[in-house]
Amino acid sequence: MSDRSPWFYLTTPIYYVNDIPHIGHAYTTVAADVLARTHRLLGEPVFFLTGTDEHGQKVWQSAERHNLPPQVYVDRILPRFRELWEKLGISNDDFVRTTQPRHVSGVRDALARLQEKGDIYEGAYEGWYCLPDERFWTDKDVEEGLCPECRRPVERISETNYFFRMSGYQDWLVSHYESHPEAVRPESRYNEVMGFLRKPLGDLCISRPKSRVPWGIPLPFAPDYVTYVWFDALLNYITVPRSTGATPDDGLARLWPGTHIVGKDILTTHAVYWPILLRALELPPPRMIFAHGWWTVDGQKMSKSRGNVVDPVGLVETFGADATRYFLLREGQFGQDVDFSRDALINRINRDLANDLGNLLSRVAAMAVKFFPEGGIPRPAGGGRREVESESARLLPEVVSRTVSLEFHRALATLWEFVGFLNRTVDLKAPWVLARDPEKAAELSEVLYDLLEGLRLVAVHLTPYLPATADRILEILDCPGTGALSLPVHGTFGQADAYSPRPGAPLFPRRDASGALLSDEPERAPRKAQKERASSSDPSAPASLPSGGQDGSSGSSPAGQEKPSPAPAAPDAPQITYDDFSKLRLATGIIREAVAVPKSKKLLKLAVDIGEPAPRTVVAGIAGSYPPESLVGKTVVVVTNLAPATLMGVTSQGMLLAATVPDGVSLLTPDREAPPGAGIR
Ligand code: ME8
Repeated sequence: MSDRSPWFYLTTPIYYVNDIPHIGHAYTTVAADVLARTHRLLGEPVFFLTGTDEHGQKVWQSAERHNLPPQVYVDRILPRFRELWEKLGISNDDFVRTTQPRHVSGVRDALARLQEKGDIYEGAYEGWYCLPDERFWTDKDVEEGLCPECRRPVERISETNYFFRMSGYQDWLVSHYESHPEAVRPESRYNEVMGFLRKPLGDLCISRPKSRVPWGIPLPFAPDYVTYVWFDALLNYITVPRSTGATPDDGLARLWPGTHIVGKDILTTHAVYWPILLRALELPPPRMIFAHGWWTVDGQKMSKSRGNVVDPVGLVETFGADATRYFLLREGQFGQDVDFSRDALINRINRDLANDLGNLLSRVAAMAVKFFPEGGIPRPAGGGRREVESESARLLPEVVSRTVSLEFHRALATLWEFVGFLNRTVDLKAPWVLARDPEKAAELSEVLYDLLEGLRLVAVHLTPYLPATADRILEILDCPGTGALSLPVHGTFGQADAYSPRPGAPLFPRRDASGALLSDEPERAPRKAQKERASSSDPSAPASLPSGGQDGSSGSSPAGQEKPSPAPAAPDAPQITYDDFSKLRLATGIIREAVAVPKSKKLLKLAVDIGEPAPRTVVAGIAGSYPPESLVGKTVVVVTNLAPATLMGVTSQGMLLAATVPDGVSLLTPDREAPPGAGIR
């Protein structure tokens, strides 16, 4: 069999149905979903499999505790998994249950083949057994009566069983991994597996007497025994492909070898037992096994006894599927352990999703509609490479390459770097200022096209991560939906001929600290929002924020540019780091001259001395609060490193800080004499 099938065959673990799903199950499955969707977007044929592990002692004991026959019990738990995957938008192509006839017959075939080959023998077993892991251990593995894997107590067991000759394949596996270090990832897990393989491998007990564990697939050659649950479960990765072809061999040849995403708890079974089992069946080893880290909760292990198990259904119902998917993959590095906290989730929603992405889309779409009510903002003809285009070419291929190598958090950080760039472009190009000058109509159209096209590219690259959000962005942009997308066709700048966006409700409503929707969110108070927007020169400014820009984190209202009327500071302004803050340069300045800007009711043109050889020109929207002559000699606070912006034909080289007060603005001023240019910290 060729080990280069064109198919990208991807699997998650099949989860035990002895309990309902939790956030760890959601994590692995969402990660696999993002990878599967990305490969589809790249135009590859993808087969994405998940499912449930329904046999074995653990499931049987849970059924006993519920007084139900095991099949009835698993049938009752199963919908909880299926519903969760549906809610989370998981795009699996098949769903395997180990109780399905296709799987049972595949397992029995494999057992019969191995027995015929002489790879299975009957033997007596005496040793330690870990019930929760359903694994046998030898005396040298067990210290202080605890399972070396999960640290729970083991029990002594003595019985006749069937064994798989694993030890004979150890040298082959070591040399396979030596020549394929990429086959187990991340590197730390590869090293772990190589360390494990330095010790001699024992043979694997692959049966349980029916008298002790009655729930499993009977051995074809020994009907009083059932198959060990791990041996049964691992085979799902090939019993399903076998069921997809005209013959089992056709199906297998089409899809195998596969790529497995698992948690670090089941690394050995996947990276040691499984390739050996495949080798014995004369099949190639998996292409790659990626073992990710563990979710803890507020620094603690998740467990029922601690009562801290995070319910993914609750998260999706409260915060939505896309916010949950984003948080799971953005919060930590895939491969390392990650800690869950509700505060961190709410912060991510407010900062990254509502503020950075949601506001950007609302602002750009609102401006496009206001300045081009007829729509049809065309792709600019010719011209040099524009900034949005070159920035998209720099950042977006990296989003894809990081995703394909399972560096999800870095892929998202890079995509958000592009979102941040688009936000800065809105502020710098100030389309609402261009809109006032008929001579700038062409520039306005170009700026808006670039921003809309940038947003389309954000949606395309967001598709694997936040599929519903990507669809909504494309709907607002009036572009074809995600179903029709392909990265090679739609993933580069300049694909759309023209834009006629249709603004919709905000993508992600903001949350208060408890996770509840904020009551002043625009869609909850549409009339207020519309009124405030109507009074704004920047039609896109978010209604609940001060005029400074994206986040409104300051209680002072920047007065250097003509912006919306005063609004209260956002109560849930996102946190910024000291690094963010330290980018800001503030200094005292003394106003030397002040005159009205012709034809403007709000703007004053000021000459402000900030200790430089010549005063700076600052245009401030404070005419309603200060007659020009009252300002001369006044000491004010100036943002000195703001990129220049042209307002009503005058270029402003800074911005004054002012508090919003009921009847206008009140300039900030030091409370004792300060020389011009004094730094502010
Ligand atoms: O082991 N953090 O099933 P299982 C991150 N049936 N991921 C977690 C997690 C956590 N706290 N808890 C669970 C089995 N997971 C076998 C697999 S495959 C042939 C048979 C995820 O229900 C992670 O992917 O115990 C882990 O490997 C898997 O759930 C274990 O699921």
